[in-house]
Amino acid sequence: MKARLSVLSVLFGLLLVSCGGGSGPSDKINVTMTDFHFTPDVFSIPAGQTITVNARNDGAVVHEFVLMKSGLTIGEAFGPEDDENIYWEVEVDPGQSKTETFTAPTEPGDYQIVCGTEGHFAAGMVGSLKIVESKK
Ligand SMILES: [Cu+2]
Repeated sequence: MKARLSVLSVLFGLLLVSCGGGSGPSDKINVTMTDFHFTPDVFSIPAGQTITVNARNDGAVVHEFVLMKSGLTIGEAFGPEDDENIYWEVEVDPGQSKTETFTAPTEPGDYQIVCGTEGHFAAGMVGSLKIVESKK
């Protein structure tokens, strides 16, 4: 009985770890970019708040964390025609990290995250960001 209890508590602990940061909205985004993924690739932030983004590039090429405007998504590829639909972006060189801030959109909903480096969106470098109504 005691053994079973500790197995359960380990499982519960793992559950907490795996959900940590990914559950409720956070005013921080910690993202690692590789060739060609965002880790994690799902984010949740409060509307209208100042968000601190810590972006690390563990890949071999330049990556960008691009947040699209509300309701706007990329077609088959990311191109110059998408520039005007960008809400915010940060570009990180390979092996580098950057910490920057931006003000979250005020409109709740699901927003698209893409990498703007040529060919990366098509390679599957995409994520999603949920804007959650701020309770403050
Ligand atoms: Cu990329």
